[in-house]
Order: sequence, then C-alpha cells, then structure tokens
Amino acid sequence: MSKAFVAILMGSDSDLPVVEAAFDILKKFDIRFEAKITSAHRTPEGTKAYVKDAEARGCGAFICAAGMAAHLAGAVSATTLRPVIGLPMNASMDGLDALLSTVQMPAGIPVATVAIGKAGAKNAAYLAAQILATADDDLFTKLQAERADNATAVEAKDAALQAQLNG
Ligand code: RP5
Repeated sequence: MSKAFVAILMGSDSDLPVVEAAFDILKKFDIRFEAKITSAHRTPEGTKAYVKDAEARGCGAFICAAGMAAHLAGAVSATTLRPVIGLPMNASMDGLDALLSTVQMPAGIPVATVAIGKAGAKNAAYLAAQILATADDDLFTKLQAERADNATAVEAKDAALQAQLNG
C-alpha cells in the first residue's frame, strides 16, 4: 500500500459514474485514496477546508472532477502546492465548457488537465500514480510492469490481425 494518498474531489454526485473509473485504477495499484463531493461554487468554504486538511495529512496529488463552468480544479490549485489534476465532466456542451474552464488557468496556478470522460478519469489516476511514484520505487515498478503488459497485449492483437489477413 502506498504511503501518500490521492484525494479525489468531484463537484456533484452526478459526476460519480465517470469518476469511478479513476477509483478502479488507483485500487489496481494499491494506492490509498479518498473521494469527496464538494463544489467550488456550492460549498467553497468546505472545499478549501478539506484541501488544507488533506494536504496536512499527506495528500500527494488531487484529482478534481467538475462539469459546466468547472472551477473546482482551479480553486483547489489556488489552495495547495500539491499537484492538481483537472478532470472535465460532460455535464453540458459535450464537456467543452468544462475542458476550457479547467485547462485555461492563469500562470502560476497550474492544473494538469486530462481528457473529458472515462478515458480522462483513468488518465487522472495514472498521472496521480506517476506523481506518487517519484517517491515510491515499488509503485514505479508496478507502473513499468503495466506499461510492458499493455505493449504485449497490443502486439498480440496485431499478431492476431496479421494471422487473419495472411491466412
Ligand atoms: C458541476 O456542475 C458538477 O461538477 C457537475 O458536473 C455539474 C452539474 O452538477 P449537478 O447539477 O448535476 O449537481 O459543478
């Protein structure tokens, strides 16, 4: 089990079905995580208090999922020096509103923004894992092994395709 933990914040329970894809990746790598529904707009004080507390308890990276005028990741980044990963949700406008709200941060307050939707949720978890792995050799080795397995799986699929095409 990893030492540092990942804090996953989401603006609404309506984000949960997509955010759960991040839970699965973190579980796969035995990374401790917390998840919390909290909003930059609806519960601004609670969001700030949680981030400060999580930081003090050893949070190594924050993942912030929000849709529409998505300010959660930016608000969290304004509150902490820990890395913040922004996950745009498709709550309206195919998620483009959330993508731009999350990615277009002013200089000095960074948010590492991943793709809209489930691929983004998975990549948010992978990126958080890679951040934690800078100080965790066991985790680094697990990530390396998974990359190798992925490459092997793609090569096997290609071999099957070539066999099908060439008889
Ligand atoms: C955002 O507004 C949330 O992150 C969610 O994606 C979107 C809609 O929220 P609900 O109206 O479904 O609670 O703050």
